[in-house]
Amino acid sequence: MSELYSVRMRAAQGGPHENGGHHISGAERIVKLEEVGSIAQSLAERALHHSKGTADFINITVDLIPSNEITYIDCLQVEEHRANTIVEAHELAIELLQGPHITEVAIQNAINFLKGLDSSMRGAMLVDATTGKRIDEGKRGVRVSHMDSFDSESLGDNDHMREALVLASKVQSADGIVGELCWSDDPDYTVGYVACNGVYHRIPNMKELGSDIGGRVFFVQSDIDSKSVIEYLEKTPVLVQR
Ligand code: WAQ
Ligand code: MG
Repeated sequence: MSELYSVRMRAAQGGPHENGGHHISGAERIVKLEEVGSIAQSLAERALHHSKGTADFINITVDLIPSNEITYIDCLQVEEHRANTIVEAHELAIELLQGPHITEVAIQNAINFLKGLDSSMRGAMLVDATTGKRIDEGKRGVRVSHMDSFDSESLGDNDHMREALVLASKVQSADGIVGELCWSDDPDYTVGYVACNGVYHRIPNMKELGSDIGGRVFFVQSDIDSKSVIEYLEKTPVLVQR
């Protein structure tokens, strides 16, 4: 099999992220050598035509992944739900997530943490699934990276959903993570999801149309070694298969 490369893009407005630039877009793929050029180009195009604004800083990083370092995981099952209002959507999210591993308090806190953000974070919050306390440090959050789908195109032409399903599948495959709550920071995208027990539950109307604040919460068991979970989420190359 030919070698695989990780291709990652991050884009901001007002300078690089590390100098205080406002995050516009980020995306990544794992592709064969001969696809690296065209994928890098399409990621750059995306950063330049984004509903959050035009990027003035785009960073594209490419690196080789030795094929013996790749972990293969299964894709989550997808279930579609209905909700007519934000209140209904959040009630449904609570109903779907709560169970033996996640308390109602933890979910309610997570929703309040996301609703309380005054700007979007780059990564996800970690919340204790029992106590509902936030356990990650700093403002950046945990940034899941180095993942793609084995047959990306077959996951459909909705970029938001395809990328979210890949990310959520990696997140749920981590030892000690028992659920996820997400809605987008793209002003025109109000569909969100919760993931737990092997299922990706798509829920409409998770946030106000026009809001550029979104986020993610990963629910973790109290006794996890958060360092190794974060290492897996940020660094281990994962390909999702169906
Ligand atoms: N790792 C951790 N957190 C991330 C990452 C990442 N790689 N990328 C984004 N986030 C966080 C960050 O706080 C963003 O503000 C927030 O999630 C939303 O990111 O099936 O598009 O990329 O149609 O705007 C859900 C799809 C789409 C529902 C979610 O998220 C469907 C989406 P966005
Ligand atoms: Mg976004």
